[in-house]
Amino acid sequence: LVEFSNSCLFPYESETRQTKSLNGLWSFKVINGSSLTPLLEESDKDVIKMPVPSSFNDITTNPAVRDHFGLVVYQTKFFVPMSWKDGRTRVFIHFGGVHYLSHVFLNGIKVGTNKGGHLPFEIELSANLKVGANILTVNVDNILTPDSLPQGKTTNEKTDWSAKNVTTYSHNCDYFDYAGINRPVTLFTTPTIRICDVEIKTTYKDGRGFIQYSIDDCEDKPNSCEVRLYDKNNEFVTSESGPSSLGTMVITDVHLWWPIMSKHSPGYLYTMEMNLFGHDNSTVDVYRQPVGIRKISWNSNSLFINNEEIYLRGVGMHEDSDLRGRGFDNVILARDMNLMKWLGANSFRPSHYPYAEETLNEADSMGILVIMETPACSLDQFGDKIRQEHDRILKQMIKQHKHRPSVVMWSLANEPQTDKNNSGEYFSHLFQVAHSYDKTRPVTFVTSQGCKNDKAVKYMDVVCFNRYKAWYERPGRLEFIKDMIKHEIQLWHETYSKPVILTEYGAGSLSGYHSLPSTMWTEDYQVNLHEEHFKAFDELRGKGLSGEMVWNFIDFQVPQEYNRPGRCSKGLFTRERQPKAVAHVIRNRYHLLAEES
Ligand code: GCB
Repeated sequence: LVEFSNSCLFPYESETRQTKSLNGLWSFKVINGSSLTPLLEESDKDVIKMPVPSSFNDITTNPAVRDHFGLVVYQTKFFVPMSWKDGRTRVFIHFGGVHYLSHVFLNGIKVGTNKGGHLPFEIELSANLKVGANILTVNVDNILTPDSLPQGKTTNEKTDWSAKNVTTYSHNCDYFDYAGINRPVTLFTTPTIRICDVEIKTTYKDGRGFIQYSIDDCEDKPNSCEVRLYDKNNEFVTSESGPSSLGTMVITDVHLWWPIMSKHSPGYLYTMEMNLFGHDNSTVDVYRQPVGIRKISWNSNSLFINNEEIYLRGVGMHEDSDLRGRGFDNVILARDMNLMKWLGANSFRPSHYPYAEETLNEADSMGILVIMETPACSLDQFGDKIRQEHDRILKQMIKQHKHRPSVVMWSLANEPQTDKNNSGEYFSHLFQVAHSYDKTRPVTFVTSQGCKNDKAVKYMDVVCFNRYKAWYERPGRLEFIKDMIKHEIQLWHETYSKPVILTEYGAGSLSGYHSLPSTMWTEDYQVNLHEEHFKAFDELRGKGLSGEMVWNFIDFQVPQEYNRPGRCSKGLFTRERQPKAVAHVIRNRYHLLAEES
């Protein structure tokens, strides 16, 4: 089992761990300049209230807040119980995701930094925590650069109409780059000796399941553990103990984890209860981790879950909703998961970055398959600096989400410029990095290049490509769709002898806009365009085509531009999560496909 730092356990409570949410209304200030603020003066007239979790952009009425790039400061005050200062309790803070670069201060003292907006991080606060009020201050910088993931750039332009240079900031993604403390913030305690990480690998053979585990206590001299396994009904199944934190549990009559709407009951999760013992053999820490047992495999034609062929009926998504921006919200999560069920979808791609842990926990327990993607969107250069950053984030993402049964595949990037010469070497390197940490899942990236000019797909396990027939390519020409898309899917499959997934296709539609015969931007055209694609999919399903994924689940926010009315309106649902006509068409299809499978 491989070790690297920077991943963290979900902050579940247990008999040895307490949690305290810091979500709520925090103080907030936009900073002009680059100096960090260890403590925010509450009396400062520019301090306003800001909800956490939420992106800050759409909360105020001020365009300078919405469009701000640079530093902002968040601050909150909290108390901890006296018992948390007993000298035997350690206190940590878990951030689900802060976009992009964060500097964290407790009572004016720097306690940590984190780079990257889409993976959780934790910081120990014990040494600087006070009895009485504690002040937590988080400086967040949302500027993306050519060496960050995703990439962005700032340009300074001399003009003949202004004495000052005109600064323009842009990023490489077409979605609005919502920023701030986007995901929940939680304090949690652990005993002095604690379970700090766990690695799990599962497999099965002849009806028996195997869970291989490695429990890390972040100590030089490992403590012993007892691991107990409970089934879905909380009945004891088996246990394993010993002087070491490494072991394998064997389950007779295993319940496998299966995808939603297959012949089997979906999302079966066991609970692995880890009991860590101190050197005097008393229990010091208890942590419970949900575990699903399943096997993924693939050949030149298809993907398999537990040796049964699987066809992905999916959607590309975004973390995006009114006012919250990219901010996590349980209401949106619950609604989205209900819509996924209503559609009959069995998969989604968290495009174009890893989503909140809470969302992925739902995917694990519902049996929804996930193509987990790094935040590398539209990479346009492949130098050493960006490669190092890509390596770092990829490793962190795999380490963080590797135990999830829902994760069916790793995607290294979305639509990089892999027609460039050095892109092949770049992606073959990343492919090897990914497989050096996880050999159990296929690795891919999503290309927008054509089969003839792409230089990197050949190194991948699965071909994933995005194509907008009768939209970007031959707009308005519905009659060509079937032949065009069929030809292209076949070309990829025949060229590389690998399973092919169409990870994006679709058309924009303005909800409520109709025409007969249909024209672009109407709901009717969106329906027709999808139906034309189905004709090709139905001829190729199981013959190289392993999945179809609609772009996008919802209409989502984009930067201001003249060719889109505030939204990328390719959603099956509006941003308010209500169906457009095409949603019913996809629902009919996905339910039929599910029945046939
Ligand atoms: C794409 C991108 C996606 C965009 C989409 C579009 O190819 O992968 O991020 O939103 O096209 O609608 O243009």
